[in-house]
Order: sequence, then C-alpha cells, then structure tokens
Amino acid sequence: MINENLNQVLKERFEKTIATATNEEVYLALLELTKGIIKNRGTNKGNKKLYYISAEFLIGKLLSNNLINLGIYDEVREVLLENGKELSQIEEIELEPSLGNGGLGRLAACFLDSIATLGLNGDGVGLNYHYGLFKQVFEDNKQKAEKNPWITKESWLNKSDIKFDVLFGGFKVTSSLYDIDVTGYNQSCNKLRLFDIDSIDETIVEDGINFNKEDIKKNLTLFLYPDDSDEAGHLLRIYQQYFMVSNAAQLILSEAEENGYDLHKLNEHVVIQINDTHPSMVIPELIRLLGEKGIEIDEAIGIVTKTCAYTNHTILAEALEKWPIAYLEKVVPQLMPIIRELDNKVKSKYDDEKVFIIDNENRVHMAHMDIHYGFSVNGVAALHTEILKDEELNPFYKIYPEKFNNKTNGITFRRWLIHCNNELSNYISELIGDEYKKDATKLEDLLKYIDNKEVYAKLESIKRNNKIELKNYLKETQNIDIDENSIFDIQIKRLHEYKRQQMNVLYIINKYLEIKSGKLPTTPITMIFGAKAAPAYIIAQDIIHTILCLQEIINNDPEVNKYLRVVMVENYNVTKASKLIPACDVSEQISLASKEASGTGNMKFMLNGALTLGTEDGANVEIHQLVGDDNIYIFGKPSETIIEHYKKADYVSRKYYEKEGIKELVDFIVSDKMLQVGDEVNLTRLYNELINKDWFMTLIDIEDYIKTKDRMFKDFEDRDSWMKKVLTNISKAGFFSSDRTIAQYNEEIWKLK
Ligand code: 26V
Repeated sequence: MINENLNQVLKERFEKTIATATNEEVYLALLELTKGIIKNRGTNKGNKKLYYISAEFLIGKLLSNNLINLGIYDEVREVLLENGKELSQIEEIELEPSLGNGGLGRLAACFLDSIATLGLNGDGVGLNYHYGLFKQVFEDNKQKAEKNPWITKESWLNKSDIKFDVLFGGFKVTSSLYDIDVTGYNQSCNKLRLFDIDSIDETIVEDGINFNKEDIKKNLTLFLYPDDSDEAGHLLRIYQQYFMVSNAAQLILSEAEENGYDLHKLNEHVVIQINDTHPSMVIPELIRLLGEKGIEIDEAIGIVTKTCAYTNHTILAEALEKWPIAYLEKVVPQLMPIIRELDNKVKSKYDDEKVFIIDNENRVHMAHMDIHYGFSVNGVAALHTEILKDEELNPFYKIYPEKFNNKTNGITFRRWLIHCNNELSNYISELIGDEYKKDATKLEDLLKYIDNKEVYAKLESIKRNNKIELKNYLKETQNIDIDENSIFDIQIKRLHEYKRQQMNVLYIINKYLEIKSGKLPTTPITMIFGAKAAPAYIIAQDIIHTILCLQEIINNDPEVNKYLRVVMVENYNVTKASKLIPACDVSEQISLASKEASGTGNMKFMLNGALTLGTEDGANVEIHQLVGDDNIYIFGKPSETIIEHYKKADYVSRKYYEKEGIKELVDFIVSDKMLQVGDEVNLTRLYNELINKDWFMTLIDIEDYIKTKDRMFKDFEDRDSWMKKVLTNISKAGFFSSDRTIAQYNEEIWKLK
C-alpha cells in the first residue's frame, strides 16, 4: 500500500519512482502522503477543551514521529530499504523546528504527544518564530550565535484562514494562524497552533542574530527569547507575550462561541494551562475580552479564575518574570486597568507584601497573578512542589493550600525509545511483548530477566551499536574521533551555573592531571557535553569556552587521549539528543540540590539504559526511590543543607578552594596550558567567579562528586553487575512516561472527557 502510494506521489510530482528519486524528493513525497493520512484520522473531540499555551514547543523533527504514531514506520522503512533508500537518511532532509530552548519546551512537545495519544481534546498554542532559538557554532573555541531558519516552502505547517487583530499601545497588527497536526499513537489528532504576522521581515537580521529590536511589525516573531539585556529587548519580549496570549484568548472565545457555549460558563468548556509565566497575560486579556462581550468585571474574574491553571518550572528567583508597569503601559495599556484591579483586590484582602501583584518598585509579578487568579498551581517533581510549598511560594500556599499540587514530569516513549532506540524497543517487545507501548508500567515485566546473562549480552550489544553510530556521527559532523570501547559519560542540557557543567569540568581537569602523573584509568573515558548558553549570559559563555579549550588540549595530547577525550557537541538540539541518549553509559544530573525543578533528560537516559550520576534534586529523587540505592549513584549535599546556606548566606567558596586537591583543579583553568589555547579574559573570569562567588556552590560538592564518579567508573568494569543495574533502570522507567503525567493532569486539573 505505502509502496504504491509513495510511488504514485513521486510519479505525479517528479516523474520518478522511489528507487530513482533523490532523498529530498522522497522526503517531500512522504511529507505529502503523511499529511494526507493524518487528515483522514480526524481530530479528538469533547465537550471541554484544553489550551496548552507555551512560549516554547521543542517538537523536533516530525517525520518519523508521525510515522510511528500512525503505525506505518516499519512499513515505510522496509519499502524504502527495498528501493535502496534509508529512512534515517531521508530524515536528515527535514529541518528541526527551532521553537524551544530547553526542558520546558521539550516537555510541552512530549505533552502534546501524550494528550493526543490519550484521545484528549487539547491543542497547543504558541508562536511561529522564523529563526527560533539561535543556532550555535564554535569559532576560536567560543560559541557564536547565528540565526536558525527552519521554515521551508513545504513543511508540516498548514496556513489556516484564521486571523485576529492584536492591539498594542499606538498600533495594531493582524495575525495569521499556522497549524501543525499532532498525531497520537494509534489515535486521532490534535493541533499545535502557531501565530505569526505576515509583515515579518527576515532580511532585517544582520550579522549573527542582531536586528533592530524596535521595528515590531518586522521583528515580532523572528526569534525566541531575543536578547533582553536592554530596554528594547525587554519590550520586545512583552510584545511577543501579549501577541501570543491575545491571539490565544481570541481563538478560545471564537471556538467557544462557534460551539454555542455560554460564555458565563466558559470554565465548563475550556481549561487553559499556563506553561510558566510567559503566557500569564492571558488572564487579564481574557477578562478584558469577556468585558467586551458584556460580562461584568467581577464575574469575568471569577470565570477566568476557574479556567486557568499555572505550572511553575523553576525556583530561580531571576527566572520569575516581573515586568515594570512602565513597560506594560507602553505595550499593553489596555491591560493595566485590569491588572491594577486584580492587584487592588489582593491588597484589600491580604497584608503580606509578598503576595502582592504589583510591588513597591512598580513591577508586576506574573506568577503572583497566576496563583491568585488561577485554580491550580503545580510543580513538576515531588521535591520541587515541596520546595514551592515550603519556601518559594509559601505565603501563597498558606492562603490557597488547595490550589497546590504536584505533577511529576514525563517523556514520550514514542520519541525517546521507539524512535531514537528502535533496536532496544524491538528487543524489549521480543522479551515482554508490545503492551508497554500503551502502558509503560509494563516495562517492569523485564524484571523477570534480571539475572539473565543472555539478556545482558544483548543489551550490551545494542548499546555498543548505538555507541558506534554516535562515534561515526561525531566523526562526520565535527571530525572528532572517539573510542566506542570507552565509557560514554554525557551531560546535555542548557548551560547554566546551577546545572554545574563547571563541576564536570573540574572532574575532567582532575582526571587529566592524574593521567599526566601516571595514574591511568582502567577503562578509557569519553566526556561528552551539549549545551547552548544564552547570548547575554557571560559566565555560561566562559564555561563553554573552558570546555572547548579542554577538548583541544586533551584530544591532541597523545599521552592522555588514549584514556580520556572531551567532546562538546555543536548546536545541541532534539535531533542530536536522539543520537546521544541511546549511546550513553553515565547520565550526568549534577545540579545543585533544590535548583533543578525536575529534569527530563534524566528520564530519557534511564529509559535508554544509562545509569544516573546525580544529586538528590528534581526527579532524580524519584528515580532514586524507584530503582533503589544499588542502581543509581547519588552524591552531594541534600537540598535542606543548601537551602540553609542560602538563608544564612554563609557559603564561602574560598574555604573549599583552599582545601588540598581542590585548589590545583581550579587553578588549572588559568594555567599556561589553558592560556595557550584560550582567551585570558574568559578563563580568568570563570576562575575568579569560582573562588570569589560561586553562587551555585560548585565547590561544596566537588570532592564527593569526584569520589562517586570514580567509584562508578570502577563499577563499570564488573559487566554483569553493571548490566543488572541497567536492566533495573529500564524496568523502572515506566513511571516517567508522559502518558502517566498527562493522565494525572487530566484527572486532577483539566477534567476533560
Ligand atoms: C529560561 C530562559 C533562559 C534563556 C533566556 C530566556 C529564558 C526564559 C525562561 C527560562 C525559564 C526556563 C524554565 C525551564 O525551562 N525550566 C525547566 O523545566 C523543565 C520542565 O518542567 C524541568 O525539567 C527543568 O528542571 C526546568 O529547569
């Protein structure tokens, strides 16, 4: 069937067959064919609809994902193979949509997959950034940011004829709506709805990612998270956010009216999930629009409060958005009277300044608005939610204990197992059947093989194949050589000091110095990083520079490179994650305890048979509980201790720096060796930061980290015992399916169906 249909499309469009067509032509034909199949699937329906509003949707390439969800992946692959084509090569043609930054965006994408898979009536709503998040290239051992175009003439985007006017202070724009179909696994479909404006001018982007930030009609949807280190950048972010939510609110009301719903009972038909604070202005905007429809403000506030739910994804104070009133007055003057009214109501009821929406510096706290005027507040892992309740949002928890709930994150196994590690997925099916694809907890059935050496051997061979594939990929793309017989130790995530890539750097320095002094590791080690740093985040740039310098020194030193290599993967994204994760042995989850809300990479690694080296932070805590002490490597100070240090402000990094064995590691950053290949300004800045400030306490855990990692590498040599741990991790990963997470959101928050 696929064979005939594909050949037919190729004949009509290019006068070719699968065998004679180019990879690009086959891709375009598959795109057309798949979009047609999706259309026939129909959409999920219901009397109540979820709108998941998010500034990011890190969806990744869609071809294979859709083929899997439509149940035709194997067939397509075979048909292509019979005609001398590799699906993996065809996939390379598709450009990865660059619509997200990190965990929050990838989570939104996993959620869309699970919402569709569970047959729930729910769409994602966001923006169609033309250049998305910047593309990272390395030059002179430094990160350079470039634009990241991904929209091609033919793509998964479908332009709809829906348009809305969005009013800003002083001018108006008209939106266009693009839809991307979201396939559910063996299910009907939903949509990801991305708003854009037709007047965008891609040519205003000059060298790198610079552009005139004030020309809103030309730049509004060019970039995700444009640099906000100046006022124009700040304002542009507010323009983007309001554009997103005003469109969302208009779409929601128009769909509700189309369905003949009574707007006084909007909350019975609509639920809005506010993904972090970027979409928070949907609250006053919806109140405003209900007002225009003749609903009194107090009633409108009541309706909206019963419709909106807020997810918090970070406890970092600097990431909690607070917009100056002056900015909001300029961009969205029509919202300010409503925001003031919302704040007045809070102030008339509560004395505690910490719960005010507008603070005494005239800034609007977006999260505070969400909590007062939403019905649900959730954290994204058990520990994170407890910290929100006990610390960060405690004054709110005292007022509204019933609003607070936890929804531990999850990942879609369609992408993060069936697609990225098809060999493992097929082997699991061989062992326990296919049921785990619908009910991930069934992975526990693997435990009956817990002492089976044959299973260990097969798992090892799958891992080895994945390592060889990664090795070839890195050779091809970055001309870097690595050894598949080494331990692959991987840390891939946004670059941030709290995630402590710099602690991993100190470990590498330690290992390098050991090797130089003749203390050789029994098994060679490959340390792999992937991370983008926000262009305005200076220390993060310095950390990337340090890693790239170490890569140059270590990989070119014949005395050392037999035992240790360092790889910084360029432009880390979803596509690269899919190649890295299946090849990993050691999963680095080493954030400063209390700071990583959840993490989701930790779950992907575990599912793909890597063992976690981590702190008791975020979802690591829950992984630890599930697999038990013997199957995870936990180190570092617990969150209580860290929170105490912050409260007392008594952490002094220099005290740790002076300790024997630590000083030489930190000093190496500014050693002659490093200065020969690196930039003195960057290296010195990082060095000074570590010894004088170290806000995220790298040095508090470094000794324990080195000890634990060395123990882990030693344990790697006992292959049977290691494989037993691997099998335990895979068996226990079912809890982290986003199908479970979404079922919980639905039962406890959305109440669809
Ligand atoms: C971060 C940044 C950094 C670059 C500049 C713009 C910008 C804007 C917002 C944010 C907040 C990011 C919040 C976030 O991604 N949180 C992550 O959410 C994941 C999903 O819940 C979770 O697993 C991670 O632990 C958490 O860091």
